[in-house]
Order: sequence, then C-alpha cells, then structure tokens
Amino acid sequence: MTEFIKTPGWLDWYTGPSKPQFQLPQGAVDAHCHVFGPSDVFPYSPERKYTPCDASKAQLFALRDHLGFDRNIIVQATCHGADNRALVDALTHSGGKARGVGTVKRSVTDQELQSLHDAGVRGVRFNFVKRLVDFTPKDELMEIAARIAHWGWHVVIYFEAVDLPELWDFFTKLPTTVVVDHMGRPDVSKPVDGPEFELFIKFMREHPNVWSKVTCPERLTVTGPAALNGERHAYHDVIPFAKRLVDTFSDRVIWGTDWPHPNLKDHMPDDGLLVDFIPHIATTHELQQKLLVTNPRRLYWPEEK
Ligand code: 0GY
Repeated sequence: MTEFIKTPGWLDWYTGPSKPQFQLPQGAVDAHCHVFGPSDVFPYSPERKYTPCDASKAQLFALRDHLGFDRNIIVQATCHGADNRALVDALTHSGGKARGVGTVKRSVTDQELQSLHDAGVRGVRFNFVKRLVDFTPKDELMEIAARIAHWGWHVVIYFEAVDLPELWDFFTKLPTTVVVDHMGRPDVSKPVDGPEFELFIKFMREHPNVWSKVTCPERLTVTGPAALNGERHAYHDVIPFAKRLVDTFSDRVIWGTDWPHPNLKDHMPDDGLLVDFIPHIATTHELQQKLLVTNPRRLYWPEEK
C-alpha cells in the first residue's frame, strides 16, 4: 500500500467548526465540497499536483448536519484525477442527500457514464487552473461536453479571471448549462465595476446558460479572515463581488463551503463563520431561498420540481 505524504505546508481542515448564527433555510444545499480518500481505500491519483489530508464522506456528512445543510454537491477534486471512486462511494452512501460532479476522459464508455449517472453524478468538471491540472485539448473537452449533454448533465468550469478572454470562445460554445467555480476567481483587490469583473458580468448576462458559484471568500480574500467591528463574519473585500452576482443573477447562483478547502496557504476557515458570510451576499429571505435551496435543487434534482 502506498503511504501518502501531504504536500509540505498543507493546512488540514478545521475540526471544531462553530455553529453558524445564520440559520440556513430548510432544504439548503452545500453545492461545492469535496471528499479526499481516505487514501488507504481510494488512493490519490498519480497525476495529482498536491497530496491532501484525508477528508472522508462521514466527516463531510457530519459537517453537513452540524451546519444545518440538508444536502451536498460533491465535486471531484483534482487530487483524484479522473478516478471517481471516492466520489461515487460518497454519493451512494449519502442516502440520496448528495449528488456530484465528476471528471472523465475522452475514453470514458457509455456504460461508465451510466453508472456515474446512477450514483448521482450530474455534471463534469473542466479545470483550467494551471497549478492544478495538465492541459487537456479543447477538442477532447468539447467531445466530452457533447456526450454528457445527452444525459442532461452540465459542465463546471474552473479558471482564473485573467484567462477568461482566451477561454471565452470555448466556454460560449459549450452545449450545456455551464457552472463557474468561485465567481471565475476575481482579483478582489480590483474594483467590482472594473474591466475584469465586468467581463465576467457580461459573460453571464449574454449567456443565460451560465451559472456561478458565489463561493470561496476565504480563497479570494486579500484582506483576510479578520472580522471588522466585532462582527462575526469576515472576508469583507469579497462581499461586493458575490453580492453583485446574487443581486443581478439571482436565479443562477449557488453557494457551497468548499470543505475541506484544498490548497489554502495562510489560514483555514471555521465553516460556521463561512455560513455567516451568506446573509451579507444574499440580503433577503427570497435571495437566500434561491441561492441555497431553489437554484441548487433545480440544477441537481430537477425531477423534484
Ligand atoms: C476548490 C479549489 C481548488 C482545488 C480543487 O479540485 C481541486 O483540486 O478544486 C483550488 O486549489 O483552488 O474548488 O476546491
């Protein structure tokens, strides 16, 4: 059995999250989280760019219950490459409370797609963040997108804001619903109405099939996790970006914890505090209901109506 040694400087997820003060609406979905291993059962991929600490399905489901979520969307993490076994195992043991986003290669068979669908996978993730993955040719990704479109799945895209101009033509040709991870990773030290974020707004405005996860203030923040004025929430510099998306595209935004928070460098968030960020970006009950319940359920459990 391979012993996996964590990437030097790796920050483990936080084991004692507080109870959020914000009470999540009934049926809320944590629409972006991962499972890692455990590596003795589900080894990490040889092509991975980092080696994390384990983060099991039982630990994820315990966090879900502690925070007050009803369901999870588990997203295949790059440390597992295109080996979706840990994801499928978590989905099939969730009692119907989780659906997922997988990673597949061009060589995936229809039978494999069928078993991913049966397990609850409803999307594939295309990752363009260079520190996380090797390059995959666009024609291969487009071929995968065309195949998964037949299953009613969507494509999740992860990229850095500076790369959007170059990726624009490819993204706008995708034949499915397209869900952007972490608001397209804006540089939040730039103005919320500056050219970089305006391009992302234009991307969503001109393409009604594009959704965004208004996630990862802890990853995008420049000012850091300190709360101001005795408030419980933090990440003030990210609020204008996420709030603008929620206000403008209220039917196409979803939210998630990003637990177990891979590759954070300077701090590990308390997931209870992260939940307390939500009412600052979705400021009415109606917006909160859409962000946390209606939108993710429409995307991942469309049959429930
Ligand atoms: C995230 C963000 C990151 C990593 C991954 O699949 C992954 O490895 O998604 C990151 O390092 O920015 O969404 O969890």
